[in-house]
Amino acid sequence: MNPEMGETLTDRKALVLGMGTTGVSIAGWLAAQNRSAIFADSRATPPGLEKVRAILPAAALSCGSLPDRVPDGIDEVLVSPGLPTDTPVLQDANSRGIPVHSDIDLFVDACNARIVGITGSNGKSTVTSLVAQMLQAAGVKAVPGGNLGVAALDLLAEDADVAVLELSSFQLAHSGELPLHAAVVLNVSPDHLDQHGDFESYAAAKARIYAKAGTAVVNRDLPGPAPVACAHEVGFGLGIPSPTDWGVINRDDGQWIARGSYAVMPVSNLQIAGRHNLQNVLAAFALADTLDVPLDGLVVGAQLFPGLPHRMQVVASEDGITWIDDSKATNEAAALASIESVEGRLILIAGGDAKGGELRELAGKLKERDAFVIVLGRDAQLFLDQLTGSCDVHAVSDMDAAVELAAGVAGTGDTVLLAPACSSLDMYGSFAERGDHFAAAVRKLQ
Ligand code: UMA
Ligand code: ADP
Repeated sequence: MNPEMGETLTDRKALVLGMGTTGVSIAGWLAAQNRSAIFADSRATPPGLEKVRAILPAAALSCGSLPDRVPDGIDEVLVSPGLPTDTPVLQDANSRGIPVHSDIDLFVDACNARIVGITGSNGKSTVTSLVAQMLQAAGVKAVPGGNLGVAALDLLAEDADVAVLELSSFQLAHSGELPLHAAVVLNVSPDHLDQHGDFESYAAAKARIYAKAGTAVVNRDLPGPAPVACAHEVGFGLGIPSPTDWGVINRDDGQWIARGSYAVMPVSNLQIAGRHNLQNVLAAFALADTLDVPLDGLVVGAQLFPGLPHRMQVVASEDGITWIDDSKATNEAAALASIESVEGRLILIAGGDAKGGELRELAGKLKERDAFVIVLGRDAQLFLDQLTGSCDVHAVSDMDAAVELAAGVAGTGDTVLLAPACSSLDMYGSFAERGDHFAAAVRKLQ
């Protein structure tokens, strides 16, 4: 990525694809280096348009379509994660040997801090936030970012000791081999198949995170991708750990999180609940522990972590009915994990854009449960087709109707769970908006 001998940074002209959060962060990075660039976005009014214009007033900005080929005079293409790898202009760059880099490539090149990378189909945001909180509690200046929301390049201004990066499959697919201090693939289950084409390409994109990692943290409970040529491997899982792994041991006083045979903290001291969150905590310990910080501090950080909004958050508990917002369950595996965390009769609100998912496992799981399912959104019919015969399933037009129907059928001891197994984008601007709408509809009942 370094400029070739004799060339100055200012001589290199970049084509930046995308003017969203990432494009804006790339604009800032280019401006700091006095680099010239042109920007393109297929959207008519990309959300970062005005910011890019303000940061780089001289840059040519093109909206509404992307060029099919890289314009002459461009030395490097910088790509936002939302664009598929088979976008024609990227294929053109590849065929002509023009380097294509992600914002993550630029970040790892420019960052002096140690970098922890976290990917997986589910649990990324939780583990990213948790690792940062645990390290902070242990006295380390750690900053979380990446897919979590703050673009990686914007973390450069923080001058941190450790950058904790959530990395999506899209970011990894566009990135080279990343020299991360430690990396994890938390789990891999079908998601984003509409963009990656098939499960194999999606899983391969995730596995790229290990390519140059100092320590590969691996999930012993799942048949995940094997780390490649990695210096060091540490495992985590819900079983009894091997001497260097993280796991769970049973003692007379209950279950404890353990590193090898060393009991680190009681599971009951965690605020976040569910089997999947215990896996997340174990992964976070395994990652944070690679930074050689006091374990006591990490324990304090883990105990204080309240979880993130829209992930298994109890929004109301009235008349013996518990209402839970897990709007971030945007794929089937996430919804299954949250369903497994709930005991007793379940009223599930699901649906939205299934992103090419098939929902077969969900049907199997709900068949075993006392469940009443309310579906909405673009793929409501898919849910009806898959779930009819497995459980009681009803389609409604919107969230207010879903909550009303749930209130009508729920009784003492029941849980109403919003775990859509789908993206929200067919009906909402984000999963957060969907969760907020759910909570507001529940409040209206009181
Ligand atoms: N898009 C176009 N045309 C373009 C460029 C983008 O149609 O020319 C579309 C994309 O298909 C996408 C949307 O616009 O649907 C946003 O794309 P983008 O690459 O500009 O995205 P950013 O605004 O830069 O935000 C991205 C991440 N979004 C995606 O990867 C879709 C953000 O993660 C991330 O916080 C941000 O970079 C900073 O790193 C969000 C997300 O939804 C939370 N991520 C997906 C997920 O978690 O499931 C992967
Ligand atoms: P991501 O950033 O990967 O989407 P989050 O931490 O935001 O992950 O969690 C999203 C949802 O995924 C949660 O609401 C929960 O339903 C589910 N989930 C979280 N952690 C796990 C895990 N380790 N395994 C399976 N599902 C999980």
